[in-house]
Amino acid sequence: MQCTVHTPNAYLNQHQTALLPDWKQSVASVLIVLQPCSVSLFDRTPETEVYKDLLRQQFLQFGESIVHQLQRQFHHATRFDPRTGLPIDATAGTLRLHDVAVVRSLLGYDTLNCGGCLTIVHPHWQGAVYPATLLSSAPPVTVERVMQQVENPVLASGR
Ligand code: B12
Repeated sequence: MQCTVHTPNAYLNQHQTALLPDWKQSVASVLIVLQPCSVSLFDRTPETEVYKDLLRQQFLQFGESIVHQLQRQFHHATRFDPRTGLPIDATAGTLRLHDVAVVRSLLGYDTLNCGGCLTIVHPHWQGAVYPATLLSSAPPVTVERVMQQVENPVLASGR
């Protein structure tokens, strides 16, 4: 899994209300979670759909722990459903988050139009990558720390 934390770009700042109408604080962090996939996602096959569901569940589980920790620290935080682009831990607005556009604009990765859908071309995994996004009003350093604690519970326990 490749996790990177970024500050929001102009598009996300300008469209925050359309994405997250109830948030009283500004988005300060964008956590991008890229998971390698065992098959390329440039095509749609019964196998790709099985992997997409598995990787979606893995993101939802990983992201849930991060969201709960950030909310306990009185920050806004939400996962975005990779299947729909709608927020899971916040009220949806009028705009769906386009994960590929997030990865392209914040990580600068190339994209490829496959069957009318823009897909990421990862520098190492090519099309075998499953993207997902989590937004928070917490500063990037806080999101990084919480993410590391979730990734490595030993860190959290201080043992
Ligand atoms: C709708 C959709 C489709 C539609 C096509 C819609 C389209 N024209 O993009 C259909 C059903 C055709 C489709 C097909 C496929 N899809 Co598709 N699709 C999506 C979905 C749900 C939304 C994409 C979207 O929002 N497009 C918006 C485009 C159409 O709008 P636009 O006007 O061009 O650009 C606007 C947006 O970018 C918007 N925007 C919104 N948020 C943001 C954020 C930022 C930072 C910026 C700058 C802009 C921005 O601003 C722009 C201007 O208004 C995403 C999931 C997601 N949450 O991203 C998956 C997704 C992109 N699809 C995916 C895949 C893999 C496919 C397939 C190629 C294969 C498959 N196994 O499913 C197939 C095609 C197969 C084939 N060969 O026929 C994957 C890509 C994974 C990867 N490695 O990149 C995604 C991420 C789903 C997933 N999580 O697996 N898809």
